[in-house]
Amino acid sequence: MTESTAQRWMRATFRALRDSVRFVGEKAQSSHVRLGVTGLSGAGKTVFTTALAHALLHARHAPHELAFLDVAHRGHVVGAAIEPLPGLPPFPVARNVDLLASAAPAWPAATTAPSGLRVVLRFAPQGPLRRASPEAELRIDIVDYPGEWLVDLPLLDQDYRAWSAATWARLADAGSEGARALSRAWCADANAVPGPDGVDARARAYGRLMRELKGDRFGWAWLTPGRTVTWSEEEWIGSGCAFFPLPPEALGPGPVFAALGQRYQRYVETLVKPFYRDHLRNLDRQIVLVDLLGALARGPESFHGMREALGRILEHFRYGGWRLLQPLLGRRIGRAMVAAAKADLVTASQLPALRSLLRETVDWSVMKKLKDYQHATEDRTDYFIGCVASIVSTEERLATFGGVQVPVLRGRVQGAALEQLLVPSDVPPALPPPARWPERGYQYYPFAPPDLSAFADRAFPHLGLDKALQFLIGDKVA
Ligand SMILES: Nc1nc2c(ncn2[C@@H]2O[C@H](COP(=O)(O)OP(=O)(O)O)[C@@H](O)[C@H]2O)c(=O)[nH]1
Ligand SMILES: [Mg+2]
Repeated sequence: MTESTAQRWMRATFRALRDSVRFVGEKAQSSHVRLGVTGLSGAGKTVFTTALAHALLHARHAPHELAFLDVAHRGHVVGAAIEPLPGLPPFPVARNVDLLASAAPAWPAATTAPSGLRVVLRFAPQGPLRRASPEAELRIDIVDYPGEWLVDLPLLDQDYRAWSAATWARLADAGSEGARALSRAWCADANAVPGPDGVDARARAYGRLMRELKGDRFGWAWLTPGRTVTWSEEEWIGSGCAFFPLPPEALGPGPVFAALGQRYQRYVETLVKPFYRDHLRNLDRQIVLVDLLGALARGPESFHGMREALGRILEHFRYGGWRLLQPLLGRRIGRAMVAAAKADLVTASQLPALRSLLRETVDWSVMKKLKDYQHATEDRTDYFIGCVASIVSTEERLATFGGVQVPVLRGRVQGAALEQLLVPSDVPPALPPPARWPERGYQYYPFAPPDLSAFADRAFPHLGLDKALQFLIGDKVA
């Protein structure tokens, strides 16, 4: 009997179905997430990336340490490996882990150049595609970079004139007294408008000013251009794009204005744009780490500066999840977590206040943006806000003061020889206006890493790293 048309159709349909299941199966076998670890300098990106890679590498052996990461907790992780990312120096996971788990544990050094890693996580899929592939793989790509470079993103939509005017105004009106003294002296210098021969000398002085303003001393989140802080003076001058702001009255036609405009343009075209295009524009998922406690401890200028900087930076990320024309339109971030980092610097009783402060601090910018996109893109970006300690460096204890028991932290402050019991400030649950800032400020202690020698082959003690991972990649490893 010859095959009827109906039978031929059925066979063809079956073949097509089987092929598409196989295709989906293959896709499920190997998926890929570009995870953006975003944060200003010192927010905790390098420590987070190290802790994440280390936890996933050892997830198979100690599943209970990642209790909220379903794939690990249920014992479905088959294995994990670290690979380099094409075109970038490898992120030094092993070196950082060795340093942390050594007899003299120390935090990894500040990041001065970008590096990349790919965590290849092999797991047993449990979803409807299990039969299509007994083992699947998720590749998680992370690029680590100096946070200082992020503050350059607003340069993308400014020209030299606009940048110069805004930067000059900020320098003339710097927040704290110490910063003001330095920046006003720089603005008042006789060479504020140099002759063509004096441009490099003035650029050197600007680089020095930026480095002086940086860091814990004044806590400026706004130091542009970012390379002034991560490059040496010679690299800065040798780059051919060393520019600086001119006083507003000098922003007119003239050889120095023209030369600085050209240098600015070169800086944006050859450094800021490629960094943005290659490492920030095509993310699938994102965690924004915010060092709220550090900013509180540094004072109101630092806190509000950080808030403003974050808002301006986050405008440059593209939210909106997966879309049909993705190959044409480019990727968009489908899940974003905003996390208060270093949550181990306060006692557990303070975590609700920390979360609430985080919501007030960054929500207005991030949420607004995500919400705008969410409405425009039919709720394609999921959003989560929480507290994370990539590595818990303290132990919580109860101490009795005047007959009252209070939670305190035990740990070794960086630079100290011995452990101490310390009481950090209560976290304000709402944004304190500068005028109502407590007179003595907020006190949080920079703890050194604890003895991690027992954790060389298991996840470091953490707070919420597994929850963050479940939110960021949980659906990809189900
Ligand atoms: N206690 C504690 N300190 C942290 C943690 N993560 C980062 N730090 C501190 O913050 C500093 C900056 O972290 P790092 O990851 O280098 O920040 P990055 O500039 O964003 O890469 C470290 O040197 C530590 O002092 C954490 O989870 N707990
Ligand atoms: Mg870093």
